[in-house]
This record gives sequence, structure tokens and C-alpha cells, in this order.
Amino acid sequence: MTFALSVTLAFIFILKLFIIWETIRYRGKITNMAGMMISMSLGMIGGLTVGVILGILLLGDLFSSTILAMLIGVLAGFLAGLPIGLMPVIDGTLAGIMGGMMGAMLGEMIAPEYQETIIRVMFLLFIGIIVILYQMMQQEFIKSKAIVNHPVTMIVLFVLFTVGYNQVGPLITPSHSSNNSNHHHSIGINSVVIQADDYSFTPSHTEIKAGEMVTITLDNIGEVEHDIEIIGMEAEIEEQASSHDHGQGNDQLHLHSFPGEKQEITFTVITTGTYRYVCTIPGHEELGMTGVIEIVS
Ligand SMILES: [Cu+2]
Repeated sequence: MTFALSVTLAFIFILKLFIIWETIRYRGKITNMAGMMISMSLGMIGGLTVGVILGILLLGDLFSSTILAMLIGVLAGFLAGLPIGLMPVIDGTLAGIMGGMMGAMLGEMIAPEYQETIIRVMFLLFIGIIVILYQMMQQEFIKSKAIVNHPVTMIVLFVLFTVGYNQVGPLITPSHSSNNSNHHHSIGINSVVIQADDYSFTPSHTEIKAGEMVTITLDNIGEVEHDIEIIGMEAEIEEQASSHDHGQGNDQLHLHSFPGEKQEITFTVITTGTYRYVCTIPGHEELGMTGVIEIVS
């Protein structure tokens, strides 16, 4: 987890504790209605925000992110309602379940390029809701005259906070696979991405130039493991990310990827020709995992 994300989570935690603390402090003066609004808001927006973050952090494990997010949402809603009565407790608990569940789903489903943005949006929504909630508490029972608690001051502070928060560094570290491929695809190297699905290669026909360095990436988007072997082609291998088939200068071109994984190899072919590539995992070639690569001058 990045530092920026830890700070974000710490902020959420502190603000939740602050609201719960204020509820305990003024419990004698809070009506059931106000109490229900407090516990519901805290459970719902707390669950949603933490849920989105957990859904992204625990990507691929929707069960854990949902359970954890619901737990955190319920805890906030429950504790905020507890000093007031059972009605706010029920309201907060249910809102926490719903917020946590929906947040985790959103985090799991959102496309990787929007992960960063959605966390920022959810966090600012969280802060915004807390500000409005606090104004409601202010009008209902806190009734403080302090200048910080004035609505205008709070709006100004919120805007300043929003601007400041947008300056903080990345919340999400890019995944290893995308990191690697970005790194290698520098100018001067041709790159070919071959997607392996169950059970086909896309593209199934590709061309590369003889005498130039080329990187082939096998991107397994299927549910099972796949590999690719270019049959009979002789190449000078420059670099291979995976461990096997390394050492000899001229070798069969072979890449293997587990589901969701990318592997790449960089090589140069001197002579022109046409070669077949297949997935060597038993049965896969017969199911359609073949293709043709042309080395052109
Ligand atoms: Cu295969």
C-alpha cells in the first residue's frame, strides 16, 4: 500500500472516530431521528469508501473485500447508533452492510485505469458527507459558536482540502505486469502482443521484420494456463523474463503464462520465413490455439 493511501485510510478512520465521539459526548441531547441520520450516514458512506479501497486492494478476492468492508461499515454504523438507541443501531448496521457490499463490488469491478480516480472521488464524497453531517449535528445539538464550525468556514476548508488532496502522489502502485511491459517497450524495439484465450490466439497471424529486435508478449486472458511456441524458428534471444529456456543463444521460442499473466521475450530473427506457433499444452492446439508468424524483410 502506498503512503498516500495509508494517509487516506487514516483520515477516514479518524473522522469516523470523531463523529462517534461527538455522538457519545452529546448522547443526552440527540433525538432518535438525528441519531438515525448520524449512524446511517456514517455506516453507508464509511462502508462505501472503505469498500471501494478494499475491493481494489484485494482485487480478485471479492469474498474477503466484501466481508471486511461490511464489517467496517457495520462497526461504524453500530457504534455511532449505540449511544442513542436501538433505532439508530439498526439503521447504522444495515447501512454499513449495504455500503460495504456495494463499495467492495465497485472496487472489484472498476477498470484498472479508473482505480485511482474512484478512490479520490469516494474519499472526497466521504469528507463532504461528514462536513454536512457535522453541520446537521451542529444545528441539532452541538450549537457551538466557534468560527471553525461555521458553514462558510467549513466549505472553504473543504475546498482547500480537495485542492490539497489532489496534489498527493499516486494512491495505487501499478501492477508488476504492466510495469514490466511499459519498461521494455522503449523506442527502437518492435513489440507484438499475442493474447491467449481459451482456446485461441489473437492475432492468429502476425508479421515481424527480419534483422530487427522484437519483443513478443504472451498475454493470457483465459481461465487456464497457456503457452506459445514458434515451431522451428531460429532466433537470437536477447532477454527473457521467465526462467526456463535460458542459456543457449539459439533456441525454440517458448513463453508460458498462467491465467491473467504476461510473459515476454525479446529476440532477433535473421532469416525470413513463415512459421507456425501453437500452444503446447495437451489438447489446446487441437482446440484452435495455432497461428502463423511471417518474418519479412
Ligand atoms: Cu493453451
